This record gives sequence, structure tokens and C-alpha cells, in this order.
Amino acid sequence: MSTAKITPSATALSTTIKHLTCNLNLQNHACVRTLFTGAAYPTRTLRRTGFTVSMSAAAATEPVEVCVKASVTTPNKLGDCPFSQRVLLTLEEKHLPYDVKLVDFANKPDWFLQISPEGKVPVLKLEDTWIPDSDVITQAIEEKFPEPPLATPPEKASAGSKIFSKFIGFLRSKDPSDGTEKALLDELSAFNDYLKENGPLINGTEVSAADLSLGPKLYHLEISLGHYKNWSVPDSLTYLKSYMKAIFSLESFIKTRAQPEDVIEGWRPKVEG
Ligand SMILES: N[C@@H](CCC(=O)N[C@@H](CS)C(=O)NCC(=O)O)C(=O)O
Repeated sequence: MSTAKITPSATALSTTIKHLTCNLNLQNHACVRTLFTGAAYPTRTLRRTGFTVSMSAAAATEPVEVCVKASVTTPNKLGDCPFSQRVLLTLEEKHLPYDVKLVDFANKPDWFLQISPEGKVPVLKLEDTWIPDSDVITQAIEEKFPEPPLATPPEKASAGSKIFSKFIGFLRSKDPSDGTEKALLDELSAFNDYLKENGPLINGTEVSAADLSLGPKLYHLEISLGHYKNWSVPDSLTYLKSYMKAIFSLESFIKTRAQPEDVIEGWRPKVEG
């Protein structure tokens, strides 16, 4: 893979961005549609170095195919899977072009079940092999496309990793005194303390893989606990609040996030079941 760093004028920059983002591909299948060919605005590089654009692998690489969950509320929109968003965020932050295939979960097509026998998303194709599981996929992307590096140092990689399971416990709980709210608050407080020491992001000032995993989960937490429990992250957790705001404001996040109504529908069976 070749990496070219260029410092274009404002005109050249906008041309570059147009080149990377304008290639729409609306291919129809019975139950799936290729939504768009994505390639990120090089936001991380722009923020760090002004008008320096890292072309990285984007210009030279064929779009990567990735299957994700389709919206249940709006045709041809991304659905509410946080693991799928994690993979899309990784592709965006690596400035890699990709083709999204939206899978209708109410009617999973045979070709998808052949790729993913468990019927799970995300799955991503690398070198003619379909890879399941966001942990494995993001690791494979990091190895094949090391620039820009996103790996979180091992000693920091588990920061905030227990929040998701505690969030689900509280969301499903029907007994206000069963301790699930406190268990979640304890994890959120511990992560707030971690950010105070190490932040503003998990690996300091640079976005890294652990942020791209945790960010979508915190987004689900905020929307679903707000909707089903009228609950929000306490204002006293200022470092966590700032963290969520920073991650949710990334261009890559805005481009790949689920619609709130899909997040709400996605969690309904867990809440009502
Ligand atoms: N450990 C997997 C979890 C993937 C997962 O659970 N995906 C869900 C959607 S968010 C799924 O495909 N579930 C199958 C179904 O609900 O039919 C990963 O990290 O990719």
C-alpha cells in the first residue's frame, strides 16, 4: 500500500473530497441494496495538520464490501447495529472506500445466510473471504491497511468495556431497586475517572479503535435509556459527557450512525420481552 501526503490548495482539497465521496452505487437486490460507496472526509488528518490530506489507501483500493443491518423504519438507510457502525467507522477513519449492503433482518436473503450462516452482521469481504465479527474485522482492517494507525495500546483497550453489558442489564430491568442502575453508574463513573486521567479520548487526543467500538454503544445507551427510562448520563460525569459529545460529533460518526427511531425499535424486544 502506498501513502502519499499532499498539501493542496483549498480548490484541490475540495476536488479530492469530491473524488472520494461522489461515487454513488445504487445496486438493487431483492432484500438488500448497496447504499453508497463510502470514503471519509479525511477528518482526523484535517484536524491535526490543517490542509494536509492523507490519501492513504483510499484512492488506490477497490471498495470493500460490508454487510450491515438495514433500517426497519426507513427504506435504504443504515440500521441500528452498533457492531456494524464500529466497522463502518473504522473504514471511514482509515479513508477506505466501501460498498454497504443493507440486510433486511425480517427477511434475510439466502446469499447473506451463505456468507454469514449465523445470520449476523457485520460481515466484511477481504481478499475474497467474508469475515464475521467486528473484533476480527477491525483487527484484519488494521493489519491490511495500517495507515492511519488506529490500534489502541493494550493497556488502554479495555477502558469502558463493561459499560455495554451494564447498560443492557439496566435497560431490561423491571425492578428499580435491583441494583442494575447503580452497576451502570459505577461503570460510567469509573470511565469518567479514566478519561480525567488519560483523556479526552481513550488514547489521549487521538481517535483510536476503542473509541470506535465504545462510541456506538454509548449512542445506543443515550437514546434507549432516554426513551424507555427517561434516564440520562448525570451531568456530574463531565469528562464522559464531553467524550460522548466529541465522538458523536465526528464526521465519520454522523455519516454512519443509526437513526434514533431505529435504535428505539431495535431495543424494544429486549425491554418488552
Ligand atoms: N460479536 C459480534 C456481534 C454481532 C451481532 O450481535 N450482530 C447482531 C446485530 S447488532 C446480529 O446480527 N444479530 C442477528 C439477529 O438479530 O438476527 C460482533 O462484534 O460483530
